[in-house]
Amino acid sequence: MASAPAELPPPIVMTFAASDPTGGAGLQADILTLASMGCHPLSVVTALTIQDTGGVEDVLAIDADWVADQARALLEDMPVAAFKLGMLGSAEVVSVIAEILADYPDIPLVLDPVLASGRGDALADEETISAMIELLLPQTTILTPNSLEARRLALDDDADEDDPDPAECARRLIAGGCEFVLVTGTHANTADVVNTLYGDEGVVRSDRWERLPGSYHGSGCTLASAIAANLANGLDIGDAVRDAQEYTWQALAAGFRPGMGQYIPDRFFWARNEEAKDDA
Ligand code: PXL
Repeated sequence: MASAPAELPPPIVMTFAASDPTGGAGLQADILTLASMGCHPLSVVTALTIQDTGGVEDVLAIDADWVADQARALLEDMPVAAFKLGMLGSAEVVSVIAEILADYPDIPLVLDPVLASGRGDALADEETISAMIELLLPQTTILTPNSLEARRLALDDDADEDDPDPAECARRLIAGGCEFVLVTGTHANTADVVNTLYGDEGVVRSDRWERLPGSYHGSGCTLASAIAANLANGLDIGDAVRDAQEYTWQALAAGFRPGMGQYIPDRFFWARNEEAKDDA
């Protein structure tokens, strides 16, 4: 017989992202991370990709009305504790998502600005990037760019001559309307990876992590989803960011290479560790 339902249901997090059939990044990464961190994921598909662990072959954006209808149906049925946005596919999709989110101003929003894959495949065109800056940034609780994405978004035009450092990029992005910016240091040429959280008064916290040797697919999606899960679980922003980095580092350290390309983070490293301990 089925057991009675748990008294407290898990917090629900809605992610808008593109399908990555490898399970490394995108929607599948978000679902794995949110579930692993004790949340129930609602998954709104914004685009489909054809890819393997070596690279993205093609992208099909989903019709904006279909994206909106997926989200509205869920939002009329279930209470959502946090939103997470990843690859959005088109400026039209950005626009309908912005309209929906405007109806939920009190729910934390984590925006992972997916501009390109870690392997360099472009995943957002200029129009989509401009729409993200104009329509989504003002509704964002925390933006999670790497240093290259932070620069691209802060300039809003790749041809701009200016070369702002990460702190200046964060300042401009916060002036653009988001509350916090977590600039990740994976692309910096430093021995350790340093991730820095900025708010409207400057640096909130900075965390240093041993740089892992592999090339990972889906690390940014994992980090952003883990922050969303922690916010949905009621952590304040500093603790949410700190704990999400710890979780992501462990998932990467336990990563595996299932094919011929990149490593994939193991979002359920803790379950496998428990099994190993039980067997010992
Ligand atoms: O890691 C960023 C990312 C997000 N979403 C999808 C992707 C990728 C990288 O390849 O394919 C669908």
